[in-house]
Amino acid sequence: MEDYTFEDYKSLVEKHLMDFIPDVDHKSITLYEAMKYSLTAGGKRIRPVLLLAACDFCGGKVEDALPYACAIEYIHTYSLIHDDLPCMDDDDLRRGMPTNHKVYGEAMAVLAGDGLQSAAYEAMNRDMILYFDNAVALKKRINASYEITKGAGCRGIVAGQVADMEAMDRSSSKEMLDYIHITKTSALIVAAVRAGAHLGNPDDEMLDNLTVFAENLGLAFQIRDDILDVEGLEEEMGKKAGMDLINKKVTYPALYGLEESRKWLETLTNTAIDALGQYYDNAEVFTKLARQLAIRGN
Ligand code: GRG
Repeated sequence: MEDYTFEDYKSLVEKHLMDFIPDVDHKSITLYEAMKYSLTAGGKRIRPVLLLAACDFCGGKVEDALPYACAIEYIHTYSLIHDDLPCMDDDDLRRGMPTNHKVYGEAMAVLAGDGLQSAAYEAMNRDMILYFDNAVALKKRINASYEITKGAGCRGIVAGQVADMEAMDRSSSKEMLDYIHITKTSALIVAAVRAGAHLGNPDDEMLDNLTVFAENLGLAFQIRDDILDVEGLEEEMGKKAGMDLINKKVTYPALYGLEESRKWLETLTNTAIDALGQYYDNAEVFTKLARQLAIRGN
C-alpha cells in the first residue's frame, strides 16, 4: 500500500483529469471547452480520491484505477452542470465560478453534461478492452464499472434528483428525506469506494466494512451540505447559500433543526470511522477525511 495522503491522491487526479476526455473534432471545440470549463473549475475531488484510496487500501495499483477515478468525477461534474440548469435548481454560481449555462448557454450546458457522462463510460470501456485476454483483471474492471454505472443511474443520483424535485413543497417524511440523501449523495460515494475496492483484492469483510463507511460518510456529507446551505459563507462555498429554503427543499435542518442535524452528522461520522476501526493506521486516509468533511466550509 502506498503511503499517500488525501492531497497526494488529489494531485494524481488533477494531473490526469483531462487524459480520458476523448479528442474532439475542431468543429466541436465549444463542446470540449464547455466540458473542460466545469471539470477544471475546482472541486474537492472527494469521489475520485475515495476511489483511488479504496483501490490502494485493497492492494490494487493506484495507476490502474485512474480511468475509473476520472470517470466518476466526469459523472459527478455532469450532474452538477445539469442540477444548476434553470429547469432544475437554477443556480448562477458553482465551484466559485459562473455556472456552465451562464457561460455557454442552456443548450450547450445540457450537451456538456451529456458529453461528460459518455466520456466516463468511454474511459471505462476503453480500459476494459485492454484486459480482454485477462479474465481476472477484466472482472475487477467490470465490477468497478458496474458500481459506478449503478450509482450514476436510476437507482442512484438520477433517482435522487427526481425525489429531490418532487419532494419540494410537500410535507415530507423522514423516510423520504433518507431516500433523497441515500440516492442523491450517498450512492455515488458508495460507488466510488466499492469501485476502488473491486480494483484491488478485497475480501468480503473488507468490502462490507468499506461499504458501511461509505454509506455513513455519504449521509454525513449531505447533512453537512444542508447545514452549510443554512449557515455557510458564499465566498467559502463557491455557490449561493440559502438556496434550499428558496427552493423549498426537503433537508435535514428543515425537518429537524440545526441542533439535531449537527448531532446526527457527528453520529454518522463516528459510525463511518468505527467501520474501519480494525484497520488502524491503514485506514487513516479515510478516517481523517471523514473528520475533515464533518467540519468542511465548502
Ligand atoms: C442527475 C442532474 C442529476 C443530478 C443528480 C448530484 C445531484 C443529483 C445534484 C447536484 C446537487 C447536489 C446538492 C447534490 C448532492 C451531492 C452534493 C453535495 C454534491 C456536491 O458535491 P461536492 O461538494 O462538490 O463534492 P465539488 O464541487 O467539491 O465537487
